[in-house]
Amino acid sequence: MLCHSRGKRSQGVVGDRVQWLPSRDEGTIEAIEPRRNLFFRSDAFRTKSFAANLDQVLVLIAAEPAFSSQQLSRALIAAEAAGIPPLVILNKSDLTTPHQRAWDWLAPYRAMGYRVLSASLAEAGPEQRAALLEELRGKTTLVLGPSGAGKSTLINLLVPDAQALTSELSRALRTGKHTTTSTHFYWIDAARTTALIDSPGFQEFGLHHVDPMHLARLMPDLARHVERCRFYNCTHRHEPGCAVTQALQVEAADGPISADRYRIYQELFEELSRPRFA
Ligand SMILES: Nc1nc2c(ncn2[C@@H]2O[C@H](COP(=O)(O)OP(=O)(O)OP(=O)(O)O)[C@@H](O)[C@H]2O)c(=O)[nH]1
Ligand SMILES: [Mg+2]
Ligand SMILES: [Zn+2]
Repeated sequence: MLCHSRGKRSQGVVGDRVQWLPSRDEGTIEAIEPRRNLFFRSDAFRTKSFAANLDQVLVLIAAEPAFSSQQLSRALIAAEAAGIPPLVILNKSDLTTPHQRAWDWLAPYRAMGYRVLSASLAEAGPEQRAALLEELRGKTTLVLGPSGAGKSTLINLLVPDAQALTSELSRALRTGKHTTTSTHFYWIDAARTTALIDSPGFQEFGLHHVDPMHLARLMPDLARHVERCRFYNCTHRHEPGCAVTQALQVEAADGPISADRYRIYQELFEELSRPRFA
């Protein structure tokens, strides 16, 4: 049922539960039910909501096009900030050598406790399809990731009549355009217990809604150390008695922090400490 919002601007986001009234052959949204959670990013000048009422955020990446650890970490931090469990899938395992390199490179993310899976979505057989369904069953999952990673390919694999637009990578890269331009909600099963949300790829993933003093607690590899810092308001940069910087230097018993992840922490801390509209 196509429903319109009453005001000029829609307050609703994908995944919202709404109360609506029929008006002729369409409907009018009367109220939006309280949200369980809201997943969004916030750049310097605006906030962009992805979806609401999620059970899981699937960060879909692939060795090609290359993704940065910044992008991945930002998406994971946003999921932690919204209190939504993330799942990482590294797609395009048929591109054997770059895929293996990317898989090795994801080792710190596995070590910090994230579920990281490998897939070849373009050529998935019944077994891989069943394994993927197992990860998603009974949940509403937002599929997130850089343009060209295979988000729409995943939707088409699991939602038989979705026909989400996918693009040849070369074309996507040449034009710099995103094939998917809006966010779509798909039920996977007739009983409507499992849903997937396709979203446009992102380049920038602003985290301006995150308090820099809270950042380390949203990064599991850092978070496991912060309780042992000497100062309760430690920024984990230059303070004496900082358990995070100590973990960088020695192989700590409860897990080391990779240099790359600590660099991301430092850069994000700086970024989030700057006034938002400066
Ligand atoms: N080699 C290989 N290519 C794949 C695989 N999965 C998807 N692709 C290709 O990658 C390209 C991009 O896939 P899409 O599903 O359109 O990517 P997307 O994440 O939806 O991209 P945007 O909509 O732009 O954000 C297409 O040409 C797919 O056929 C895979 O497992 N292996
Ligand atoms: Mg797409
Ligand atoms: Zn510290």
